Amino acid sequence: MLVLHELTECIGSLILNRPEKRNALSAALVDEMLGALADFQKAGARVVVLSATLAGGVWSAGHDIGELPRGDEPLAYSDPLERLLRAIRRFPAPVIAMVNGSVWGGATDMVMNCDIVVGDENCSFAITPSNLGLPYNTTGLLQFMRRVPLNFVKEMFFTAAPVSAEGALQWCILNHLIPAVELRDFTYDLAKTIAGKAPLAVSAAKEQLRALAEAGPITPEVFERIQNLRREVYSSADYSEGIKAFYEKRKPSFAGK
Ligand code: YXS
Repeated sequence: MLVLHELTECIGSLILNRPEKRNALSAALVDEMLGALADFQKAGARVVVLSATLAGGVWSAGHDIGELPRGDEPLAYSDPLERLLRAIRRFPAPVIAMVNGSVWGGATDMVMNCDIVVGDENCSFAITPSNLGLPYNTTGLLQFMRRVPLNFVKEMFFTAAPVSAEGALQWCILNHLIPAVELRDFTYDLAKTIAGKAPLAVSAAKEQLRALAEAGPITPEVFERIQNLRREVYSSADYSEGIKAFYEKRKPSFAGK
């Protein structure tokens, strides 16, 4: 079981449970998350709390690096992680991320796609394509731009450095920063409050806000240019070097080509 899930009093609990691989988001784990969300939807869950079984203080190490395509379109529309992000955005009830560890790469994108984020002093958030020589995708960049001021988004993508719990509160990644001992009670009290509201009104508000937030059009020329920029990066030798260095547990040496 790569994911644990249960429903109590209309509150769904979804727990990442692959600690031996730092909850890396493999296709198999994503499939189990999608199955759990479908179960919750069928059972009429009014709110979902997403959490993780920690190992080494890690909440999730992001996309499973072993499953990233080499020299091909990474984070494509059909990629398991992208399917999961869409499922969270479109889930007909609020999803609250409860974060008490370090979050890396695509898992930070996943947290940013949750509706509300509650963290404790142990949480941190890093987006890491520049560690691997990877071009991020447009949907992901837009999601970050909708949640965090642009200068902070740039610092996150240019440095790949973890943003601390305090920084995450200041940069609006977190809704609330709560002491570790109170995190669970605070989060589930928040979930209970939401579960007690009119579910149709809450669900409609979530979908209206999603549709309006995602409404920004880009011209075909801009789209083509972005795709070309991404193609130049993911077909670079640096991308292969980034992944190879991770598995050889060494610092990558990027040649800029
Ligand atoms: O060697 P074993 O078999 O024990 O496995 C090790 C790691 O290989 C594995 N693991 C992962 N496997 C696949 N994908 C991952 N993302 C991943 N992360 C870890 O888990 C086992 C324990 O890892 P280890 O020994 O490194 O644990 P640690 O506690 O010393 O260090 C924890 C981390 C998270 C600091 C370290 O594992 C790490 O730096 N992981 C990679 C974080 C990362 O770069 N994530 C981004 C993935 S790519 C992505 O999400 C986007 C596409 S993007 O790049 O654009 O952000």
